[in-house]
Amino acid sequence: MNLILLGPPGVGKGTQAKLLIDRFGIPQISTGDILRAAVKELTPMGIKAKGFMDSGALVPDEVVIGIVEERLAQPDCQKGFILDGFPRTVPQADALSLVLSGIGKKIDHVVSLSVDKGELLKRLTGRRACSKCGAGYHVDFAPSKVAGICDACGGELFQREDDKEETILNRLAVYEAQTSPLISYYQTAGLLRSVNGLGSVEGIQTEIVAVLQGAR
Ligand code: B4P
Repeated sequence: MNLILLGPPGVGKGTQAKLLIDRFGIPQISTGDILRAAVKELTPMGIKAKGFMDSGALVPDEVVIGIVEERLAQPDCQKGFILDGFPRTVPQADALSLVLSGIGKKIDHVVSLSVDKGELLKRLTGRRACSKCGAGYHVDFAPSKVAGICDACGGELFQREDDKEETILNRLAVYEAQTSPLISYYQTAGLLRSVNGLGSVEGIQTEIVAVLQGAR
């Protein structure tokens, strides 16, 4: 199964993708995670990407398309994959279908998650990320995590530069202008299924699985 999770920043794409990995035994390809790892390792790509990411802008298409093309060629992606945070522009979506058709593959499902802007702001400003393993915690669910350490690896928690309120507002504006046209793009292709992203993580997962299994 080749799946795209679509939706604004903070809607829960990364959270849901991590649960789908175990359920379907296919890997998550998160361009955000790959870019953050490159920034941390100070690779030439990371150095180039950092300024765009910290300001809430998108990293140039050619950089991100290259990342995904390389990742899709790896052995663990041959039985399927979950794209999380890619594509984010129409040129990225066009490039993806070209890359996939070149290797005899196609996208099977596009799940579009949505919640209101107030909820997105609340989720992202309340997120604390681990400086070591990248795990995320929300201060509403884990108040001790405002200035704490990661349960998974003991790393220090911090607020991502792009999770500060004014940067989030910019990320949401970028989403509206550059990413939201993908909703009609995939609707026209007959691939889009919408799921409400408001509610418990488990409830939303159940809904996504029902959509993927054709139960709704
Ligand atoms: P991403 O890492 O993709 O950032 P994101 O959109 O915020 O998604 P994320 O996965 O982190 O959040 P989630 O919705 O799961 O991108 C970061 C930056 O990288 C971009 O701004 C851009 O610069 C660059 N980039 C990445 N891909 C690119 C591309 N294709 N092209 C160009 N540039 C690219 O969750 C957010 C929060 O909500 C969490 O705190 C979580 O705990 C909480 N949450 C999740 N589900 C919830 C629920 N049901 N209820 C309550 N809270 C919930």
